[in-house]
Amino acid sequence: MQTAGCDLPVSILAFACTQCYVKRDVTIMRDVENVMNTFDNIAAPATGIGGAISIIRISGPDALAVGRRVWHGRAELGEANCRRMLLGRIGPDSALAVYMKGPASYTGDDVVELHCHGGPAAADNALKAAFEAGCRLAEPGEFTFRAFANGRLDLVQAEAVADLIRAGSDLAFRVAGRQLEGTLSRRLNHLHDELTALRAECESHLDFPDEELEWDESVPERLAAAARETEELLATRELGATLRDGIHVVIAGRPNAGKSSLLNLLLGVERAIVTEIPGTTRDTVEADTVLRGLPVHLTDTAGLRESSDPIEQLGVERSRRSIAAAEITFWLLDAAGEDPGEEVEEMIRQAPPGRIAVWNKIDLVPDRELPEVSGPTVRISVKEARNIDTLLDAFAQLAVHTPRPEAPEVAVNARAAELLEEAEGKIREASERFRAEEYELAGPALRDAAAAIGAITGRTTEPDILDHIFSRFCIGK
Ligand SMILES: Nc1nc2c(ncn2[C@@H]2O[C@H](COP(=O)(O)OP(=O)(O)OP(=O)(O)O)[C@@H](O)[C@H]2O)c(=O)[nH]1
Ligand SMILES: [Mg+2]
Repeated sequence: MQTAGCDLPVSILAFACTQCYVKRDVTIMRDVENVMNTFDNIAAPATGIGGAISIIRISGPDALAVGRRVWHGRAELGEANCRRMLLGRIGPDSALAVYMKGPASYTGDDVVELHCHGGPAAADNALKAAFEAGCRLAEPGEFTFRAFANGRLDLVQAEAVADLIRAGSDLAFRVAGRQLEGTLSRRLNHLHDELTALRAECESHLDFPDEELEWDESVPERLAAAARETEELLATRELGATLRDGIHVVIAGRPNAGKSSLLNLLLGVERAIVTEIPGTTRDTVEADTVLRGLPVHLTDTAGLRESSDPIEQLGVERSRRSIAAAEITFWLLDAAGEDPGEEVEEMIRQAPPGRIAVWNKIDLVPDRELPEVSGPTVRISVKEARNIDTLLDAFAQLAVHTPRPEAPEVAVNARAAELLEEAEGKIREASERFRAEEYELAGPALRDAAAAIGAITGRTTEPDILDHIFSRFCIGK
């Protein structure tokens, strides 16, 4: 690990560090007792290398002292000018500095940010000076970990920070922003509290068997509502995965159907070569884009046909592999082709995943009667950019069950989904136990359900349920 004053190639470390939020995950955070803590002074670049400005962030109990040793200006950094940008110098380089007093900072610690000239040299100098003043290099995700450890963010919000940085589309960005603001955390906390209250209800009957306690008759309905809420959150998993990871779409079909033309149109750039010669595309052509607000990994393929050309054969082999790996296939059919029926049959034989049948070149044959195709089918002209909206509607419908997706309030990730599934099972178990009047078994099931939900946000998984019990009747009794 980097320690104060050591002589490592800082810019390389700095670059590695700017990737940190993307790579950070909860396992690292759970493991960090020995690595990440809340008392070291830590420093790292907060911006990527290559921009006009490099920001070095310093966080920790002595951040202000470090800032004062590293940066010098006409005014001194301190409470009097908290949150104000001050112009000064780091060694010979001019730099801006700002002090944010904890706990009202991103990490919850005292924070100093140094805004240096862009490029690795100025940032390296500032970072080295911070190390000499007693900082160590922050671990990946450590500022956000501090925010979590200091109660500024819960785990769901910390994950949303990583999602925000990675967001590949506006929709992905907006849902991450909402979750950072707490849309998901609030629902989970509410669910956690409700499960804990229900458990208290069960356990009060066990702990005080002699008391003539009235059962809260709403318990079964409240259990059912908790199960529904868990299901509702779980139902956002698919959209969450699509927004976070993107969706694999392949453009396939016979040679000359217009596949590469469609790729270029969707990307808005001439990415693939287009000619009137069948067999133009030999290799797969891949590009990332956004369709209907969803991040998409798009692959154009070599047209499928029997060929004696060994290069084309290899291309066709790659096409087949890409099709097999896709989630959605735009299968292009030549509406002006010689035998549309045969093209449809071939498409059906290939059975591509998530297939949308796309009749292309309808500009050439506007009135031609085309064979019936089952499943989503559209008629487009890439040349005239006709009906592309219809194709995108069909795509979004297939991808996320709505033609015009909007940013959802919440979209859970795989970790949350796994814990929600666990909680859902436990809530169902509790309902059955409750119905069978096995209260001594309903309580533990509810405890496990609440623990699973609590693990999502990272809150204490063993809350003091006595509070709930005694809040419901007089302790003097
Ligand atoms: N009239 C008309 N021509 C089109 C349309 N779409 C593509 N073309 C033409 O069809 C020819 C083949 O287009 P490509 O995009 O190269 O077709 P491809 O499916 O990628 O072909 P391969 O790479 O050989 O498999 C080109 O001359 C395009 O200009 C369309 O909607 N209407
Ligand atoms: Mg092509």
